[in-house]
Amino acid sequence: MDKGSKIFIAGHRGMVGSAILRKLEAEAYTNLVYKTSSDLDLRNQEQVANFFSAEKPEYVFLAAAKVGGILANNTYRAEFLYDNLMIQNNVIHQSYVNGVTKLLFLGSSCIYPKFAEQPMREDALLTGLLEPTNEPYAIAKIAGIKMCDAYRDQYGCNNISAMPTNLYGPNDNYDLKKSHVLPALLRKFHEAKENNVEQVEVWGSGAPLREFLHVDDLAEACLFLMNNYNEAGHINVGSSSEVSIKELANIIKEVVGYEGDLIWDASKPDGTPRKLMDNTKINGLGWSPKISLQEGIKSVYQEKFLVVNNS
Ligand code: GFB
Repeated sequence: MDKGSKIFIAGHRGMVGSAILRKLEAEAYTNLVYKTSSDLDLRNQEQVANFFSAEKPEYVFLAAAKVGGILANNTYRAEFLYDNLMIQNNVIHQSYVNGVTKLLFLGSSCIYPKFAEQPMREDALLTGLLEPTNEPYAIAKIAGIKMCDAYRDQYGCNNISAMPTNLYGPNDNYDLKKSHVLPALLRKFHEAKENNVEQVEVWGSGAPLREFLHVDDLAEACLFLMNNYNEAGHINVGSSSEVSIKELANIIKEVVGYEGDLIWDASKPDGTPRKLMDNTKINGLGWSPKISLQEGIKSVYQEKFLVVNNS
């Protein structure tokens, strides 16, 4: 991409899209195009066709998606399938129709089988059954990968697919029913500390292992891939460091300075026992993350909850 290339960021207000927008602005890309979902409903075929024919972007970061934690995925199964399929079908197809130079599609590590060999290499895809709680979302994202590759095969589209691990960072979702574990625990421990509540409920057993990546590291990886990766097939983007949910809870408890007790709600699902990605491929291309989990959690907590009065 040149600094003046016309770049469309689909989903620019979400955690991933806003991180990509920040990164592009920081790197002095000056010709950025983005629309709010009220101005452009990416699920609407006609609106997306009209947008692409009018704007003719050269590069597309497809970061728009319906996302959420384990409970949201398992509650809104139809929406996770329909919304994500509609968004990606419209954007990938109209990128082809309007001669986009290159498109980057974003998925998630949940595309891999529940019991895939760990760490999970890219070739583990479709080798086993998916985690039931997020199967609709995972199938939508697998369809997106396959659509990117099919349009490359038949029409020569330079579509690439990046599969990030569990993400956290600015503009995350803190709704306790819809969010992922890291923002949920930050909020729970912060509010318990502020309100002198003696115990905090944490879901599941605490045994599952999760890999985490700060969204600013992901944004840098997306820019790196857009400028350096031109192959079919998806590529993992992870930190290669994992913690158990119990360890994560204790890290967050310490960062927040909460001194109460944790109670584990076994009625809530654990989900996939482990989903550590093998990041050899992207590391081999020259990218690796910079933000450690400890420092990332501290910076997110300070930015979100410790509002410094600058007046
Ligand atoms: O982050 P999370 O919702 O999604 O849950 P997944 C991770 C683990 O944290 C689960 C536990 O074992 C949860 O039971 N957990 C403990 C909590 N306390 C909480 C809490 O207060 N809130 C939440 N949300 N979890 C998602 C997929 O799976 O990973 C998505 O459902 C996507 O589709 C995302 O792929 C990256 O990591 O289990």
